[in-house]
Amino acid sequence: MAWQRVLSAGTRPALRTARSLASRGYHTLGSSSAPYAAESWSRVNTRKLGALGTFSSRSLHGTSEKLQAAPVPQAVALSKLTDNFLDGTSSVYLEELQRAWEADPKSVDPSWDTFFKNFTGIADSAPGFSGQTIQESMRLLLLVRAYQVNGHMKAKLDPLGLDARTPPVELDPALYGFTEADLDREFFLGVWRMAGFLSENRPVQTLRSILNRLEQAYCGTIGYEYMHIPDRDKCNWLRDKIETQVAGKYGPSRRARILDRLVWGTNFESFIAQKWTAAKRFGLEGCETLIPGMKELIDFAADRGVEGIVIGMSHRGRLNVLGNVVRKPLRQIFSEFSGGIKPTSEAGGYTGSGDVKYHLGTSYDRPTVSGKRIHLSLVANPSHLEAVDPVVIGKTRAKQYYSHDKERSKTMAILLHGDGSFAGQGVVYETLHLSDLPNYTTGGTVHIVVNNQVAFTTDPKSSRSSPYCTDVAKALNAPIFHVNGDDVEAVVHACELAAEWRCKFKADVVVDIVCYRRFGHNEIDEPSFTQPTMYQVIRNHPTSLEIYEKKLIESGQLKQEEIKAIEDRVYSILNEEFNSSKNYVPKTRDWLSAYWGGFKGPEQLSRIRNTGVKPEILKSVGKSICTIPEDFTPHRAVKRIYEQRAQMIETGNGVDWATAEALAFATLLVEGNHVRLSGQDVERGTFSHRHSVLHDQKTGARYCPLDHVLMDQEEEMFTVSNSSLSEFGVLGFELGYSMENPNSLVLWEAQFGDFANGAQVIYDQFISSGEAKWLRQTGLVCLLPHGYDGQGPEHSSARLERYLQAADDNPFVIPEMDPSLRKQIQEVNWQVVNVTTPANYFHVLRRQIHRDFRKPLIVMSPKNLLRHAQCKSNLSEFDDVQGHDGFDKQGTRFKRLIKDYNFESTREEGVRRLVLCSGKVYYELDEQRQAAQLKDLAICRVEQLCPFPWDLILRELNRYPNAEVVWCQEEPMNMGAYGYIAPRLATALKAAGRGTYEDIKYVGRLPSAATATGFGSLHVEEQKELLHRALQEAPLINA
Ligand SMILES: Cc1ncc(C[n+]2csc(CCOP(=O)(O)OP(=O)(O)O)c2C)c(N)n1
Ligand SMILES: [Mg+2]
Repeated sequence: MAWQRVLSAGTRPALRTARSLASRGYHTLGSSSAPYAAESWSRVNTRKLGALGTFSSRSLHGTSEKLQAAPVPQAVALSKLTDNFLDGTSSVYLEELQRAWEADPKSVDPSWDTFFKNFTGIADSAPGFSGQTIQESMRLLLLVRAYQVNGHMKAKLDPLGLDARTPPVELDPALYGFTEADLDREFFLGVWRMAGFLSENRPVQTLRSILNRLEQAYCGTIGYEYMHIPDRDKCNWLRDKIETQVAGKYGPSRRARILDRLVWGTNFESFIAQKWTAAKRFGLEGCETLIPGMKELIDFAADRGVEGIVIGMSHRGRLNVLGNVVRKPLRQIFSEFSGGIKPTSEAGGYTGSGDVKYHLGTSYDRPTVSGKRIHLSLVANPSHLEAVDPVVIGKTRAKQYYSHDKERSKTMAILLHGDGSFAGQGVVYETLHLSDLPNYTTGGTVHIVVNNQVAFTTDPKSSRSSPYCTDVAKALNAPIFHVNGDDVEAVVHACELAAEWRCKFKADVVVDIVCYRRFGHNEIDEPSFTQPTMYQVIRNHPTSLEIYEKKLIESGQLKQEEIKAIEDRVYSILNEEFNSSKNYVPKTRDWLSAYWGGFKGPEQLSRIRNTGVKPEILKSVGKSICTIPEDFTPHRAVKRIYEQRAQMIETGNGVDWATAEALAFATLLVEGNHVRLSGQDVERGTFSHRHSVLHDQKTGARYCPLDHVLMDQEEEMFTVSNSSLSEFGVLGFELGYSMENPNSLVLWEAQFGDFANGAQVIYDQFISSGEAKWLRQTGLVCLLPHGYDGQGPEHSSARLERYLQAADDNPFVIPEMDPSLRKQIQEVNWQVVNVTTPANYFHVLRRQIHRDFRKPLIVMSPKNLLRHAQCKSNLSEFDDVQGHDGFDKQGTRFKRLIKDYNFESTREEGVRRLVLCSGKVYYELDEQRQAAQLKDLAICRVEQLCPFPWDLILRELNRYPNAEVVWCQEEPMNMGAYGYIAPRLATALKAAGRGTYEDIKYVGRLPSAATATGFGSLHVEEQKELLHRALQEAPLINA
């Protein structure tokens, strides 16, 4: 048995487990010093289990021993255990119940009323039958329920037949006291408010036919897991679907279509294998039935009104899905196989780094069988398994937003998984957990697991602790359909049922295709090194196509010649496409989404635009972001904050960080953009500074002023949302969301910057490299609180160095910096800023949208600057008025570098030291400088670290020709910006004729393993020391 993790000896059928639990409970609790606990446990359990009768006779009350060593547990002989569900106690109970019912039918629960009516033959639906005792009825119900709960354990799921599961004892009629002699006796089964097989209106049946039906429904080639779903209607819906037989579902034309699709799925792989014998393609062989399954799923969804599907999947079978499901032109796939021609852009250059063919994404419009069209997009993904899951979901949600699909019926997501990765990767759970959150739900994802019973070389017994690889989905109450991958009709049925579930209940569902992997992990891998016995079976195992063809021929539905005709047609199309692939010229830029027309690639110059806003707009939106409805009672402290904000707007002075941010959001909304901020506790803000959602202190009602910037503003146009406590999942989601439409400012805020490393894969594999690999842009903003305030190693650093280290600008080459020719920021992979003024924060956010390209933005966001007396801006720095603060030669824009306010002339020869720094340390340096009244020391803030502001650094180096050049940071030497700044500053020094690398003096903490000290007093000392060094009279020595 491979597909089902081998159960340990301890994982026995439920009955045994319960029994052993009971006996263990006795021993353990009996020896405990808390006899009350033991007693209450026993009470609870005897009450609960007593209804079944199994345990009620076993007293757990003999526990009042004195405190002593734990007795050695002793096994209880099997013969001493009772297995009868209905012993004396419960039959006495039933008899009492029946007496009560006879006296007054309303005195018992309606279900018992129905039961006794049926039992005594009063019910219309229960024609005469004889000899059925109450106990038998009870036992029969338990037997039926056992099939519903555990039938999947007996289902024939493993195509290889290596499944060594022993059928659960609960499915044995003997357990319930039935014998051969009972098989042809008639029984009535109806149950109040139950659907399917058990519904009240079913006729009496023999035990034999009941068992046959249960076996067919639950133990065939589909195993259903749904009894964990607490919602009765959903369970009944499924019960009805599963237990009601539908005759003639697959007629000849349907079968011919399924066959045709299976031929495509199968021959696609064999064709490539034949043409490129040594190429890695991570073929689908062993799970070819996925192709007809997916296609029927999509057809079904399209018929129910779905217009677009976003698909995420890993390597396995990806090319097959691309070609046969998404309908990427086969000639293009084949051309890529042949090494392809590197695509060139019209403007002559940028093609990015590219990626291997089984990671590329694409999107196409595809016709469906019923004549509709459906848009399918397969999202590009990295090798990191499952990392694409939240990205797909975020993209789906954005599509739903832009198509006003509030019902979530027009766009849906399908995620394909491997068995190893679905069970092993935490992001699966993190993504599942977004599924029912109001601001993240997409109305259900269909998950399909290509469960080939192996992960690379690892067997399930080593790769998961749960019986099924899909068990994680049970936590979300998703139904799970396990299906034998050799039975194409069963796969199609399970896929259709999944689509129907999704369309009806708008909830997640899982199809687990239990299959095998015909070859090694990839085609040049040898599987017999590690799975020899499995592969002995696989070598002799027919393909699912062969199995289906045989079935169709034997049933007389298709003739050998007809099948051959289908195969020949498919082969000849494959061949034609192969021939055409030789002359195939790839298109240039192939944007994933329709909304990106006109956006520029890194090679196409996009002029820098101003981000200042007309003063009257600022005033107007400023008013709406501070207005609270009359009848709303905010918290007193919040009310005060809002009054202060109103004051800032009114006077135009002292605008703080949160107000600047709200102004940026509001002005972008006014300009017609969508703004979405999500992350942990972002509505209030971790540091209680944002208060973007107010809570009425009397009623608990919520009010978000940014929802009311425009008249009748669309509900989600501004979205701020607390998220689940997941970095990987939520950042991935927001990334996917941001990629759909460029006219949206999408932000994710980490609680503290260091927690962002829980989403490292999203940074490394997507945000920093996605444009280079897949030519997909994103303007996603990550707000990462950063700064050394003595809060210890875990809350000080957002690991600035990591983002800078991933930047791809060359430290030794100064690029073109002329403002009219500059493409530096288009060419770099992402921007990293550490901003020190509210106005600059306002402009850097607005800059994200006011340009013809999109680039990720990493913001080291502040903590103590949120309320710092000096960290304020005037409203005039936000506007576009000539002569106002911040309006320079070109207008009002984000400042990449803020020069020292003390020195205006272009040449300041008397300055002995130029301290370059970034972030909040600036305010501490400036304060100390003022206290010491130093007039010969300049401090410049590098607000944009990446891409490096070469022109402005050179300008400052030239301004202070005699100054010692210092880089000052709070972080340890091996962290912070130093590693990024030093080689670039050295290149600039050299260019300015000012020295070399050795001439850059470092002031900051010493190298350290931990990001910061955990001792508050030490932090203060360290901070004092670094400020002192930065300002000291004597020249600095790097040591
Ligand atoms: C996060 C991650 N870890 C490890 C790998 C290396 N790796 C590639 S495929 C694979 C096995 C995947 O097994 P499964 O999910 O069952 O998919 P299958 O290849 O069997 O279809 C592994 C471990 C990876 N790609 N991603
Ligand atoms: Mg696998």
